[in-house]
Amino acid sequence: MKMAPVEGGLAIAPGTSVALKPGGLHLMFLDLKEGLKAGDTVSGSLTFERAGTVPVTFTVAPIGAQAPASEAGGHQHH
Ligand SMILES: [Cu+2]
Repeated sequence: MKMAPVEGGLAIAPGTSVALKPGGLHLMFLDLKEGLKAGDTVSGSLTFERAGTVPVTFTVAPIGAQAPASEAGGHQHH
């Protein structure tokens, strides 16, 4: 399976939502200067045509994770 960038931006039709997740549309970090490890957070921003730029914080999940912990349900004990 080959990945290709979405040209010209990702369209979100009125009244709909678009999910970015493993196995589907996703954000891809390129040219990382250092490795990411689970539990780290990465600051970024998403730019919308109408809504402008919205700051976001990405939480690094382990390889193979299918959803953020907050969506997967349950919790971990340490
Ligand atoms: Cu990709």
